[in-house]
Amino acid sequence: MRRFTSVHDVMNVNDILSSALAYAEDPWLTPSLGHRKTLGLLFLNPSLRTRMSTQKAARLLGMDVIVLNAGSDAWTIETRDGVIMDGAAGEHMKEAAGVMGRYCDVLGLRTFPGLVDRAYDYAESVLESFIAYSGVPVVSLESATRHPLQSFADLITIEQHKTVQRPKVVLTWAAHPKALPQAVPNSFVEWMKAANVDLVVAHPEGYELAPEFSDGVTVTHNQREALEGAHFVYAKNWSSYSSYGSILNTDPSWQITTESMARTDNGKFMHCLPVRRNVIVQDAVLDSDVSIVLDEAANRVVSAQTVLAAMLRAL
Ligand code: AN0
Ligand code: CP
Repeated sequence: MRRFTSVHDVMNVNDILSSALAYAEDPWLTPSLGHRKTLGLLFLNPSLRTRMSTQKAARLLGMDVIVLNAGSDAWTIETRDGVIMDGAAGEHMKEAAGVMGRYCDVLGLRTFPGLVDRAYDYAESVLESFIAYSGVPVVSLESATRHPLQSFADLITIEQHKTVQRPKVVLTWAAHPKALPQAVPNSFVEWMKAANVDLVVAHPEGYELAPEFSDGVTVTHNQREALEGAHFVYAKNWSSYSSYGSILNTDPSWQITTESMARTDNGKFMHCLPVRRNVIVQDAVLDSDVSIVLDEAANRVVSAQTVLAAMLRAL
């Protein structure tokens, strides 16, 4: 694998899932696959899970890891083409990526969308330029429109917890005080479409995902109905795609509560984290046995390890 930016970079989802389940069983399965190889991680935005889990995954494969945070321990990076660099940015992505590609065998990039210019964000200009100028395999650590390592970890978690062959999975929007990217829901939908699940997406009017993601998906504006018989409830806020980056709805009744979970079929609660307690989900749900958010976070190591292993095998 030369790039991992979406589910479309994976040849066969069942095969990569099997590989992940093997690494989940034995994290030290291939401790020298990455011997004498270096992974470089560039964060243009904050992270807890991705930062820690990807480093841990690399070390389980015997890789060396270098982590850089742009704007603090590295220079602020200009990502637009052809600009006069007389502002805050001290270095352009062309050089930054090129240099990192000389030091590292595999690279990772985290870049959030600006949520202002939809065409720019959805063209994935920052991630694509990083890939183009680095010249080495690149794994997305969450980009403007997708978070594939998260969605892959979510799929692994569903596979480990499912009690029926084809579970009902509900992705539900919930209100949030800040405008958030569509990356997590876009990516989750894309991976669930490739998995053996019945997916229902619930959100208020105006929160339709981009057609390339929502096409062929069951969508409802009625969360109560959607939750009936659900085996997994995946809550997430996102800002509007049509009124790009806007908050159109602040209705707190979309919060997942013990009453919401009571409609499900012994449903498990999922969230990518970080989560705002008593905004997205009630304490009583998050602190109960129905919450599997820590298993999801644990599986971030597994998803990263599986993807890095596939890249190392192809080097
Ligand atoms: C980000 C998001 O919603 O995409 C990261 C989630 C992994 N969250 C925030 O910006 C708070
Ligand atoms: N879920 C996730 O990607 O978390 P971080 O933003 O903390 O990495």
